[in-house]
Amino acid sequence: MNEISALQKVRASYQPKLPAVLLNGINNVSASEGAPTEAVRDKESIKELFKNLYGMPVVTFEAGSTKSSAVRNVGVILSGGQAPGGHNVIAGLFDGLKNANPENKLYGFLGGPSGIIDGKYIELTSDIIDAYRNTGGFDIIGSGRTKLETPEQFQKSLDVCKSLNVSAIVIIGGDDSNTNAALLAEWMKDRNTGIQVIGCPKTIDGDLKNEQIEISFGFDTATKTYAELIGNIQRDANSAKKYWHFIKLMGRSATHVGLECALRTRPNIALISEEVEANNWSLKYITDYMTDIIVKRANAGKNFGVALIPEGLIEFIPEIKAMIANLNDILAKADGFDNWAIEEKMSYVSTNLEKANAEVFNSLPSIIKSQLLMDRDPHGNVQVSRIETEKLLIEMIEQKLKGLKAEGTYKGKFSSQAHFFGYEGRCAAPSNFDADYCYSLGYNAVALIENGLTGYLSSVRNLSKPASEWIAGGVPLTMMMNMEKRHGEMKPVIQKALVKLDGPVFKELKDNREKWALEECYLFPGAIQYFGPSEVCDITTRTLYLEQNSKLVTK
Ligand code: FBP
Repeated sequence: MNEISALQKVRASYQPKLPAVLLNGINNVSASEGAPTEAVRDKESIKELFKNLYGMPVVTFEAGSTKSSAVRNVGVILSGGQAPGGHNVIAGLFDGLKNANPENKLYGFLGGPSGIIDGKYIELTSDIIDAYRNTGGFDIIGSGRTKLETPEQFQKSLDVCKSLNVSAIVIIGGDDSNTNAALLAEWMKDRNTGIQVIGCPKTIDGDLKNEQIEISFGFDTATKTYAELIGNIQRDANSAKKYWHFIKLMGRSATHVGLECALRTRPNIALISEEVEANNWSLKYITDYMTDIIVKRANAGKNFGVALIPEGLIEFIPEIKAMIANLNDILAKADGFDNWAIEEKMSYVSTNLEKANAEVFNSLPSIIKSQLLMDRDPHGNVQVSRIETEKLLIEMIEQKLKGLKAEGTYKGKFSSQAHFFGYEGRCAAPSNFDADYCYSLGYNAVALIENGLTGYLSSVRNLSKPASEWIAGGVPLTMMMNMEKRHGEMKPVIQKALVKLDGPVFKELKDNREKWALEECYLFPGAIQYFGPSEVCDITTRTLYLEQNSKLVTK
């Protein structure tokens, strides 16, 4: 690193907070075990696949008697999409290891899971760590999306660990990456390698959560960053009064990001993918719903507004969802599909899709069709960040408005601007919450390792309270798993947490959205504050607040 910004310089000295129990020191905590656990679904299949790990208890750390800790080397991997605070997880891991035994070493595998397979690593020293404390990004060691799943990959990882005398691996990742962590942990345990594998819950999408994991890290900072930008756009829309802004927001499947941003900014329209799916809303229905609001506002002389579109929407519209599932199956069978010419791809798809799905596919604009045919990520997911749903909706709405104009029922003017906020928020400097939470997750991972655990996700709970009241522990990865179809085959994966339509967070949107649609109730949250009054710089998300205090209503 060369020159650093003034903020980075001051921020480097910020000391993240830890749960009180971890302040006792790694060698002074012990794990208290809960009851045996079960997978969320498909219990028998998961049990069969994870013979060694299945059923382990949730653990909570308590102050314990002082133990001495043997010298150990640990390896760390950043996996999947960037999320603010990843560097602090590594800093917490480093400090926790040094606290356990100053002779301990931390190796960083480079470029994601492929780093451990190919033996590409660096030793993370205090000079390196200090340069990255409280900064955004994953550039300390880089990230990647290689899927760790074959015995050959596991064997190579074992060889690399043996050559470095590494006895524990920490995988910092989302649902897919922690599925990798579970598979690797099972393989290592089955062969009595003595190598432990621990996961850390990362993803701005906020969909890696359950009773024990209240939120994944990065969600807080990313949503605050997007909310700032949305607020700025709302201010612009309300000043110029001439554009409808369609803003697609990152979040591959679940709409937690979109929902949190909607509550923070109160836009005129906020689509929620889970609601679309639950109510079987077709693309036509969504177009009609949005057009209706646009027309009503135009009738009141307001030819402007802001609409939030979740990145994953397209996969939740029932007819498109069915078509994509069929598409994924036929693409999995088409050898070298990514290298085919576009005409060849289109013809293969049109002939091989089932009739109803082919009709849906062919009804879409060509640009969206080509985007649907782009390569899948290594986990078999459609890369929704590359599908321009916001433009698809604009096009459909324009058509609809043209018809209404011809009928004489619409006299407004529709000028649109399309935006996509995704990469803007993934590497922002972590908010105070994410800086503290991430550091705690990393530090806590060392406590899990020192307590001899493997196949666990680092868990820090009670997050809407001050850090001193946070509860540290671990959750067995198998507890979150179920079977899902990937690349045409049933695979064990961590179940994604979708927006709960009967939950308090969605309720707040539902209770207010009619008013927000027609009036300008915009909120302008402004930039993340790192210094200043606690009620400004330490508050976490509305989502977490409402989930933990479901009785309180919008102020
Ligand atoms: P993770 O699930 O790995 O955290 O990634 C989340 C995400 O940021 C999604 O919101 C987005 O759809 C995707 O990554 C984009 O992937 P890429 O970085 O490969 O473009």
